[in-house]
Amino acid sequence: MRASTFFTSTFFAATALAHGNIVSPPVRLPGPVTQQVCGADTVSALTADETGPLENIPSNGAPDCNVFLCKGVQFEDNQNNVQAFAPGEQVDFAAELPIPHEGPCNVSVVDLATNTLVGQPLISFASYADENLAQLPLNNTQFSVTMPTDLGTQCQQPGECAMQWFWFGTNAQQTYENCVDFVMTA
Ligand SMILES: [Cu+2]
Repeated sequence: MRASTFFTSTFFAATALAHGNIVSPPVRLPGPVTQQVCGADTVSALTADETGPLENIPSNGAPDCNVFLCKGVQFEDNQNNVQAFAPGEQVDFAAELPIPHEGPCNVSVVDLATNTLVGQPLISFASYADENLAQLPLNNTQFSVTMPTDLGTQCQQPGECAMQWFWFGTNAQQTYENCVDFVMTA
């Protein structure tokens, strides 16, 4: 009985916490450098619920811990997780949205040093994850983007650029992000 009680409470805890995240391509995950830069409670919040909103993640006022850029997760923990894409390549995304919140969403290339967008969003939704729909449109959880062809020499160094999924639940007032570190192949 003890095992099943444990399972039940764990299940409900996970369900209550879950909001949404990108499952594929691989996203940035926290490690020792994030802990050093942001704090142990930041990493705890990130790992306790990978689907949680940025508003639940403490930055502890650390100057290099910007939770609104890649959830505060540091590139140095993800150097072996850098994807390589060719200009014009189609990249398939998979998302899970256990608790949808209607609002805008986009995937954009971000210059990580300046936290600025590079070009136009690769995909954008005016209304995403609408909990009032009986069923979410398939393209909310399965969509593709086409890598830009006009980046020149930009985004060729690991750690220079990421593709960032951004979603804001308007009524929930919750922000969600995931970063895919990548380099453009020549
Ligand atoms: Cu939520």
